[in-house]
Amino acid sequence: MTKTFYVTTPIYYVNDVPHIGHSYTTIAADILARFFRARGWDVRFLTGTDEHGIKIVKAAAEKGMTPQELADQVVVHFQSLWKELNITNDDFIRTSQPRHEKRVQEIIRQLVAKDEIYQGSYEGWYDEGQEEFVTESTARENEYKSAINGKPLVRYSEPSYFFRLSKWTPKLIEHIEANADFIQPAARRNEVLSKLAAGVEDLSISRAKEKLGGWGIEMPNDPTHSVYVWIDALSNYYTALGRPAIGDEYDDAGAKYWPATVHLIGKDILWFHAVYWPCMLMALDVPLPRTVFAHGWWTSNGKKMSKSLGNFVSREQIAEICTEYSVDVYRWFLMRAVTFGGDGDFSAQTLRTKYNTELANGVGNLLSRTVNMIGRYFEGTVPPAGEVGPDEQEVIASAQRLVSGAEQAMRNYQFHVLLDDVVSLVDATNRYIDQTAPFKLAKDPSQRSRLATIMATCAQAVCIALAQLEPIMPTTARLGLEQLGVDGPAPAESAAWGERLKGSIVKKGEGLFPRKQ
Ligand code: ME8
Repeated sequence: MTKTFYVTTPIYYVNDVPHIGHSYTTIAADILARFFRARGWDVRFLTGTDEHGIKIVKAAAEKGMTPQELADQVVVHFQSLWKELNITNDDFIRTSQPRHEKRVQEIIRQLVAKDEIYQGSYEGWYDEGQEEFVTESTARENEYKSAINGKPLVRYSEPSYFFRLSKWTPKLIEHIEANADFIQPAARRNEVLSKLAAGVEDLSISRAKEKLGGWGIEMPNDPTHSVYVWIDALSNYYTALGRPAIGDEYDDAGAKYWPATVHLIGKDILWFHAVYWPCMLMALDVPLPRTVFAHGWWTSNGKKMSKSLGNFVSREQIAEICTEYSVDVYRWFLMRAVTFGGDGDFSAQTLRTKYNTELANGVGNLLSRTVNMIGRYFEGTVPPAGEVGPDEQEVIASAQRLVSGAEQAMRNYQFHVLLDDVVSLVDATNRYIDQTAPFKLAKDPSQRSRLATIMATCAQAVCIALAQLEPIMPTTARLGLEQLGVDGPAPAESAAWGERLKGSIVKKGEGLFPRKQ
């Protein structure tokens, strides 16, 4: 049976244009989607935009627009950036779409029918930036200011509908404890567990409709209330599959992809995904996603990126990097600079250094040396390998480690492990060329078979490296594979080392990664 793989990104707010953080999660999701698609899995990749809520209402008012007009304007920036960055999402959900709104209402209807929702009144400190109530103690600790953006908290008191979150937390704790994969990385899982142990209150899930100027999804049981943003937003992962069924043309269209394989998110929104979302699903009697993976935070030259400091790597800067280097180099760098799950710092200097070391002098140089030598010594046709010996062992072992570990690395969302293995293989092969000195052997006709083995080894090694880089650097890896004479998918592994590209006709081409000064 074909394996399914359903990967999602957060749906991004449309109160502002995209930046590096948004592109990070989306690129990571795209790499996973490409990787598993290439292995024949049935992949579904979803991204989209979160369009309701007070933030959007305010941002629109400041611009003299309606929230819908603002959303329609900003969504284009996300969609066009994803196109530029070669993102292969299968669907793009907007929470203002009727297919979503109607299903959120159905979800609420079901929860009301199960007595999972009740009416109460809420009073508390509210962080308008984060759209969440803050507990008294947290508010006090932060001097009644937002811990995120420093703006004063607002005192809110209003009738509200509540979801019985606290009822479900014991079951959630059991689930987290029994499923080590559910919250990743492990450190984040521990954070969630200790916060849960401190106790959780029921969740306010509605706001007075008038406060939102009518923008939002109406509570089906009370037209004076709108659905609070997190319930609306989180549901997108499910509604985009046409679930629950409501009798329209989207019904169950992607039902086979549920439960999701992984929700990729930033660590800022882990609590919502690791607590609110699974409790809601349990209350609805819907299976839980396999994994919620929270990646770390990008800083800029050591400082937190923030609007007030004006140091976000903006959409314009992303475009500049893509022009100076390439889209693929940008995609690669985001995965290369940081261990996925940890925080990272974005610096133009590091990008340059890593680019020159690993791409220009690394895989780029290896490819051009290989293609040139095969051109010169074997008239451009990859020769069959002779007997392999001790000299080849390190290259072969590195190649095997990369190939056999790739799927595991990607199943564990460890892009850096895959990239480390690519670097090891490339370095081992460049060293191998230096040690075996084919340029000397070429002068000695008695060494013809040895020379053939070396060329076949180099061609196979660089082919393997490029094939593994393809989900990360789709355009460039393909260009490289074409230089090796590989036009379709990279040929499968064959039992004997050095056979993989036998007879392939190499084509000398442009350097993949010209050195940067
Ligand atoms: O939170 N470093 O939307 P959002 C890394 N609509 N990633 C970053 C980042 C940074 N400095 N800044 C942002 C929302 N991100 C909600 C989500 S989901 C049901 C609703 C990324 O536009 C990261 O993925 O504020 C983070 O989780 C997301 O942008 C937040 O995007």
